[in-house]
Amino acid sequence: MTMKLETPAQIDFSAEVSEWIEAFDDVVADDWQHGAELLETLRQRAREAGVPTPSDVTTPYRNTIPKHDEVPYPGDRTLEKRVESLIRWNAMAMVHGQNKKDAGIGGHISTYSSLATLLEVGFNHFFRAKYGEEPGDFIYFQGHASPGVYARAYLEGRFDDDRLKNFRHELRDTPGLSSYPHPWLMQDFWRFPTVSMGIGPLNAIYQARFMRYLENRGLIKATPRKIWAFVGDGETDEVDTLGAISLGSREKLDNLIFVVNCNLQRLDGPVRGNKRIIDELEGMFRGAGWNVIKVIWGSDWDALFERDHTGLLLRRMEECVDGDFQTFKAKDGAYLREHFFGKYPELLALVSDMTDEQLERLHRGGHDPAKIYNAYKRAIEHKGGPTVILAKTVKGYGMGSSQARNATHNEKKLADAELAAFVKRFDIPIPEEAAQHGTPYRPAQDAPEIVYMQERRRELGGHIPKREVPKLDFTAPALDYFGEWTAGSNNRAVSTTMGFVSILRHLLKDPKIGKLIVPIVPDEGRTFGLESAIRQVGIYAAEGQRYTPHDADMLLYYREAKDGQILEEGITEAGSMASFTAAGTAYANYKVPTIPFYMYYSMFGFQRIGDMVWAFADSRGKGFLMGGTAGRTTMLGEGLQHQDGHSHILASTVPTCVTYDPAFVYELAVVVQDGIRRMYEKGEDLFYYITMYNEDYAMPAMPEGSAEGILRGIYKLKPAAGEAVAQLFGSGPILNEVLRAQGILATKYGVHADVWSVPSYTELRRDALAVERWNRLHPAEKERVPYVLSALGEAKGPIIAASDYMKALPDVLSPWLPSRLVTLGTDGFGRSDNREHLRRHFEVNAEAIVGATLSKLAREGKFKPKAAQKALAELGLNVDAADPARA
Ligand SMILES: Cc1ncc(C[n+]2csc(CCOP(=O)(O)OP(=O)(O)O)c2C)c(N)n1
Ligand SMILES: [Mg+2]
Repeated sequence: MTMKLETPAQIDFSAEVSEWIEAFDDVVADDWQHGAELLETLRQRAREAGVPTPSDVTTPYRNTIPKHDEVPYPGDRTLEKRVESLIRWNAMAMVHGQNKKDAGIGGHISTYSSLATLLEVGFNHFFRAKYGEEPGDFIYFQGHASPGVYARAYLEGRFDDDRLKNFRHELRDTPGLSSYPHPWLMQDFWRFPTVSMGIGPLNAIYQARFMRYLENRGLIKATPRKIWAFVGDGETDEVDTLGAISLGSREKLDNLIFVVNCNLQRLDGPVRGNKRIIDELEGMFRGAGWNVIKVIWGSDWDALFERDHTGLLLRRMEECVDGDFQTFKAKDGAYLREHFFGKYPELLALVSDMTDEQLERLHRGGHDPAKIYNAYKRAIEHKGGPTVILAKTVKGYGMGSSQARNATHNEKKLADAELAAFVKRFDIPIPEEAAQHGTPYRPAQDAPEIVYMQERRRELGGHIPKREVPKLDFTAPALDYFGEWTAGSNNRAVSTTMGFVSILRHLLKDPKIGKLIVPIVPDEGRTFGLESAIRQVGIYAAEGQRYTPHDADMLLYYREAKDGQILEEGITEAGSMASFTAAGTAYANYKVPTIPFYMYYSMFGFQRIGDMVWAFADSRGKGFLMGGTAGRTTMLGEGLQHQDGHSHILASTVPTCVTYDPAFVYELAVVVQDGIRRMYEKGEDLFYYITMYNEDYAMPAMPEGSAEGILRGIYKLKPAAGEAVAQLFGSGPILNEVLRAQGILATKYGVHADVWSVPSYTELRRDALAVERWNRLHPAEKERVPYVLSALGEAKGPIIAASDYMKALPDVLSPWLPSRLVTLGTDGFGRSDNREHLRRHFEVNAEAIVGATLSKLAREGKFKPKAAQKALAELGLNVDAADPARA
């Protein structure tokens, strides 16, 4: 602060300020944390005294850790630099070589070029593969940096040359390397799929919380284990990336570290050309209560800062925006001298003894191991909340004329001359011609740099990334364990949702598997009737319950507890899905086979967070997605944005998602039992999507011998009273309409029909497709029959299928039921009304089913057409109504 010293009072005050600053400096010199505490206390005092205390969300554009607080770098800088150069080359060679051989195969190199040192300091000094017997740190890598991660594994001897040569060639005879981190494709290597931007950071936050949840519930030992998420600066524009950061500070997740690779560029150009992304992110994270560590300038800037007594250097930096900083790195030292330092004669003088080359090589913080080391050290030592490191880097670092260019992101083929320059610059001992072909280079395992890197990894517990799945030791409860639910409801009207919640409560009480159940809800617990479960096992709250709930004197009070079992996520389906992902992969990541049941409003599932479901499948996640308030006509009253008539179709697109649309509680019980058995006892990498409804009706007892049909997707529920001339399919609550139609057809029109329950069209189709493929590939062998056809057997007549879902759902079976299938469904936008009117509107009520049956029989010459037309009128069907599909 500069003050005009005019009056004696001002002179006195100025002296007082100097004394305060001196005293403060003494405190900081002793312990910087005390300095921070002192400031905070003063700020508090000022607030109490009514002095305004505007709080800055950004700090000066300098490193957070001052030079005098740095510890010396503990590693061998020469050997580490050598290793990093080798990795840089092999990553480059891999991508370049492949694109030379197979034009357009793609791959990215500029992301890793900017990230290399940030990763290497982690690999050499921080990323632990183990903590004693406990698993080590979890690293969420920036997906596009995968070539660098592969190149390191290659140097470590984990991949041979052939494997490296098959980068992005996964369908060759020898195993390849997947483009990005995919546990589905490289299940021994990658743990976390991150390449769909935003999903990695979001999952990392909830992973950190889930780790605490497991610790607080005593399911794993507490360790100093960290979750590191490497995030692109462009990636922070995804709402998923920043949308949940407040959870990190709210839950004091000091096991969580974000490293944002601020290379100032995304795919098309600058992230914030006219502003500074680091300032923006600092404000966001500080505002959210994170510990922010900025690593902006490398060590070689320290000398300049020291010599600049006026603060002009910092001022010049703060005059520049990211577009300027990018240009400085795309151009040379002379340009930097002229356009950056040249603005002020004092700054020009500051660098007058430096050559242009020296200016060009002034490093950014994210390329300086010492700065990075200090930031990481602070991050792992920080207590009470998460840390974000904002590291400034250069995109395409070291890639000659491609460095920091707008088009750098997609650069995969350097010119021959540039490759030759690259090996020269990074001192890779291969001939120029080999360089031009992108030949990998790996020194012998006893070369000092390799010995060093291996030793560092040994010290830290082994290689990373690595995914290991322990041998399963799990016995699923048998079906008779669910006897209460297969016995029927004794005429009591209940919903499948109520049935499910009571199954869940039973599982929670189980002495063996109860503790492994993880119920997850996004503020819909009451919608599903979870009050009793809340009382029973409590809601997880890291701090316990610090207040007396207003309903404390009631039986079903709102119970939060440090070892609570339910994850009540608040209104965030994406966050809930992230918890589901952490819990559904815990069998591999923590060696604890937790069984998540995520209950949500089915409309806000697949269509809202479908990409996260896809990543869950990639992660080989297990568990149950329970789509509640399902069905376009069963979810009454709410209207267009709530009524789900398509989630089953979306779910059917995910290869490992097994889907069911149960009509009765016994069907649901059979599916849940088998799901636990297949996923956790047999170890299949599957997960389940099960719809549950809120319509109450009497639940019948399970018909004997129906279990196989339920699971495979179809069984005969109620045979016709006479000789059947038609077959009626139903699922979910619409099955009741089908049963009612069966009665009307028989009594009013003398038409007999069998009724089939079809809990899974998707499973039937998958089976039929597999059988058909086998038949196609074995034309000389006896033809196999899809399950749906063998189940139908001799059943005669047209098939009328009705569900609360779009017609496309039953339609998936039409290739195997040629010209037999007539589908009724809920295509179109929902409406706000009651079930009776909704089902009439969408033409899925019993009357519409009867009408469709008679119409089809008439077309087949088995019913008089005129009589059918008359019947439609009798049934109250409005033949002139607008098509609900577009209404
Ligand atoms: C959801 C999603 N949208 C788009 C992409 C395509 N994409 C891949 S990388 C990239 C740019 C990444 O920029 P940044 O996050 O800054 O990472 P950098 O490569 O600069 O380190 C884009 C748009 C993607 N992978 N995922
Ligand atoms: Mg970027």
